[in-house]
Amino acid sequence: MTEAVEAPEAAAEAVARRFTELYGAPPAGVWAAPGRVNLIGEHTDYNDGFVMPFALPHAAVAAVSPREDGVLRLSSADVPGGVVERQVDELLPGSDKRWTAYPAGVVWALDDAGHRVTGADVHLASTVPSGAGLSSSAALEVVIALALDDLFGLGLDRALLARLCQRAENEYVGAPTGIMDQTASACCEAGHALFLDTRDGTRRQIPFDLAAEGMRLLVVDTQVKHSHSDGEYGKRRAGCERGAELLGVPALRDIPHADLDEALARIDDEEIRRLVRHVVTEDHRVQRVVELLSAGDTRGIGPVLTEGHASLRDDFRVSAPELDTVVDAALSAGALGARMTGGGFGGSAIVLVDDDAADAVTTAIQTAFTKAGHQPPRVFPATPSQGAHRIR
Ligand code: GAF
Repeated sequence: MTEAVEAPEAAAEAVARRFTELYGAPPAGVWAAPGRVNLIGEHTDYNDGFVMPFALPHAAVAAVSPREDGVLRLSSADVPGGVVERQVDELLPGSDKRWTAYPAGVVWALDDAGHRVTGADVHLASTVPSGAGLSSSAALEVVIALALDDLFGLGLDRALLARLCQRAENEYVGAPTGIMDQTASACCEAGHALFLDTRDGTRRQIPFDLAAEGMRLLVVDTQVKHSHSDGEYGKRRAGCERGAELLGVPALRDIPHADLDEALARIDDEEIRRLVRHVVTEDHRVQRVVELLSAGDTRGIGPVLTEGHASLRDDFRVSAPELDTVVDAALSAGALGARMTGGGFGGSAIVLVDDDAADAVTTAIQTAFTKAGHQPPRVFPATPSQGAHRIR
């Protein structure tokens, strides 16, 4: 009933073989960078707040060789159309609306920041479902950045590497996203969730081993595709910035949870008030989840996840009928907690379940989808996996 995914190490062989066919010589190396789910802390990263993602076993795998002639050649096993060729010194933000914008954007961001990349041959394959809210784009960006960092000896630390990938996404691709996804892909560790303070970049690895406690986290990909360059994400972001401005703080992170009511009373605009309430309560929920996990109360996080969903649905208004169906059906069938994950407007939800309830909860979700006339979702377990790394 749930799907398994091929490990990046197993995919590496085929990716390297295809690289050799396409470019006539074996690659200098093969790298992997994962997608992520976010356990809690949604739409907080561009408000200088807290997030808590973990890496999925699903990953982008890239075979790469350096070049010295200023040519960038890109191909993907997931996209028809063969090899796409670009000149490194002609890369232009906003000029590319295809998948190639992600890897090319990274080369542009590196070059723009003074990190010299003189060209590369790249072949990619990814098991991260695209448009599913699981950071397929960040995985593509991070795997290229890591490969180029290694091949050109750029000496980037993981936080800087993530920031350059975010720049590629913000400026080259044109999606005004925060720093969570790239940091998750670059910095997560197996068996852990990553507690990240997006203001100062402080990271803490929090042990998160559900299997040892007889639980699991299901990812339910609703297959409703979303995109962050389409305006709704940007509108929420602008609304949050307006909220901070009205309250006279640098970012909504600066409103303490205890002062929320007083802050809300100072805002006339109902829409801005809702955005502010979501962000301030969501930051608080991340801190509660960290406390619960640190105290060994993993089951206790369930209701906090569910509260987070209600806030995203009712206050931030980024849920979708399919995501609400997952959450309602899962909870009715005995899940410990459930919420949408990622930016929303489609994409995926996560469901925390006891092992012995997993099948019944999965069936309940599938039945609810059929009844509501939604297309069938994909369901798979999420195990906290290794962040970006070189395979060979
Ligand atoms: C998307 C963005 F890319 C992240 O930066 C984050 O804002 C998330 O939506 C919402 O939490 O994944």
